[in-house]
Amino acid sequence: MARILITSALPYINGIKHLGNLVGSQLPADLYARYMRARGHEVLFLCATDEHGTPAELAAAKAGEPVAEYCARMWGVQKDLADGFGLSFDHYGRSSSPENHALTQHFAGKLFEAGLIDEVSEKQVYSNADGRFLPDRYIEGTCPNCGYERARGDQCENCTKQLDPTDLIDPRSAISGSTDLEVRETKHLYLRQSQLKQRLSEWISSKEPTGHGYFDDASEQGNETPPAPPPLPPWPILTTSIARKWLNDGDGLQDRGITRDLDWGVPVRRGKEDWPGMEDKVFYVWFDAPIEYIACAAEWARGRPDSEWERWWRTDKGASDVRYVQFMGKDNVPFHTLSFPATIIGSREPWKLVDYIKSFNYLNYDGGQFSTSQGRGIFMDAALEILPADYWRWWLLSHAPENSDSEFTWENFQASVNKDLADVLGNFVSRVTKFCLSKFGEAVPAGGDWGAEEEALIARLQKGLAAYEAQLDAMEVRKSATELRALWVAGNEYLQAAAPWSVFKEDPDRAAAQIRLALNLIRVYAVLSAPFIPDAAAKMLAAMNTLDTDWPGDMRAALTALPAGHGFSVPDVLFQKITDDEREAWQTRFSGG
Ligand code: B3M
Ligand code: ZN
Repeated sequence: MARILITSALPYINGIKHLGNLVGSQLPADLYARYMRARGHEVLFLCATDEHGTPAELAAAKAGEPVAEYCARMWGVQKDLADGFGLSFDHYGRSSSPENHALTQHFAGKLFEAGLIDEVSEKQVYSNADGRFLPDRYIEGTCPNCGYERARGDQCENCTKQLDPTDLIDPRSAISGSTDLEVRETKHLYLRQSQLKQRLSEWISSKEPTGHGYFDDASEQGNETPPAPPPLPPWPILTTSIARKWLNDGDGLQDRGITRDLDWGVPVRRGKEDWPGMEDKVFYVWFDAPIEYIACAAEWARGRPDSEWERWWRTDKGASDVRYVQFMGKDNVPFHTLSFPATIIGSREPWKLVDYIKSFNYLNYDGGQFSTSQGRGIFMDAALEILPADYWRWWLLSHAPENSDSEFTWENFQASVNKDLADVLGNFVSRVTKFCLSKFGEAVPAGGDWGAEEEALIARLQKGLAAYEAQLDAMEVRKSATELRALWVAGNEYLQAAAPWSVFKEDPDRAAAQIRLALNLIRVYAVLSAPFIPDAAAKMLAAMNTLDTDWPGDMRAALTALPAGHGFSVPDVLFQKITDDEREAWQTRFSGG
């Protein structure tokens, strides 16, 4: 049994996420976590809210709440929505946790000892109108790299370039809009990431298609049962190209300020000691947020021995045979390929480095972008108000923006739900169970033998299963969905050709053998589909009256798990079709403005 550590990018605390955020990290991470658990591996799947920095302070101010209260409340809101979408985190933490305070300060201490932190007297933008410094998102202006006019002080959303507030052209305060700004001197800490350029470059090389390091350690390919998952493929081009771009342009690895003039955050200390001159400052949110990946494991193990979480994170305490996979949107890639690894490597301590970074492009909404400020697009709360999670999970995962940006349209969503979920999967389940009930009763029927048609189906399913597994192992999200749908289609085509409803009149035993196979196939579909549509899968298993969720190895064996005489029940309709009226009403409701 392998151990798989999975993290999804940590959603900012400031407000409810839209479906584009969901499909760019948490949802595909959940797919992978569910799949790896189903294959018998030990999984630790972590996520947390990212609570510090200017986004949190600005949102709290807007909500008229103290920032600590705002964050506590929004953590609850986001946690409930994650549960609603079936995101199976082992722990949903908070970057404001005591564990993260301690670990962030610990890392700063280690980096300081390693000579990688400089105290720099630097120029910061001060707003006379607001009476304060304006770090990061407190300031907006034009991107010096691409000309985008609403770039923030920390990063340009348009071209993903990491920025410093003083880089912006025509800067203005995001609090008051004031342009009465001046530059003042203040002392800050800088992480000397540039010192680590060589190390990081070699590490990224090892993950590229031509690299030699992308196979897991041989130790991981032992002969455990179940066998370890196949070796990881090279990293997605999207990940390595962004990493390379920032490495080679040089400016992705410029020494970076890791402290800020804010009240809310992790106070600047080195280990447990005060840091002279840094009393009123906190660490920069992008310094402490990735450390929460580690702290989150410590939160998960709260009240238990440290060894429980350290075996996932410390290579000197067992984590060298952990496979660690991160999921994130493309705008987060520079921080995960360069900044966070710089923190880990620079600490000179044996922390686990990520083995695979799965990154995503953007999901657009009906001809434009999702927009939080304009309320354009579908947000997680509204999505669950109108349809169950599985409908969204299926569409989002089967249209994940992997190789390019993708687009949500209501027409496509309606077609995909009605066809894939209702017509193909739902209809199979309903036809088979209802037919059996009417002709044989509510138990798997006895009699008859499998013939050539059944043998052909089994061969097709066995091959399809291998293809499905290969795509899931490679984290090819869309292709996995395609292979799963192909398995559903194979069952439908068999049923259509076998036509037990006609066969029954002449040869009821033969029809019984067909239906026995089809009922068993419902159980197999439930197991295979659960990573995508867990609620429907649970309903299918409940209807089949079984707790047997074993991943099928040998299809023939799997298709005899429910023996003749095994009772079942006809489930309620698994998926309701979306009507044209509903589609039009939702289209209007979510158009924004
Ligand atoms: N909160 C950015 C985002 O949600 C950020 C990710 C942190 S991962 C350590 O896009
Ligand atoms: Zn830009």
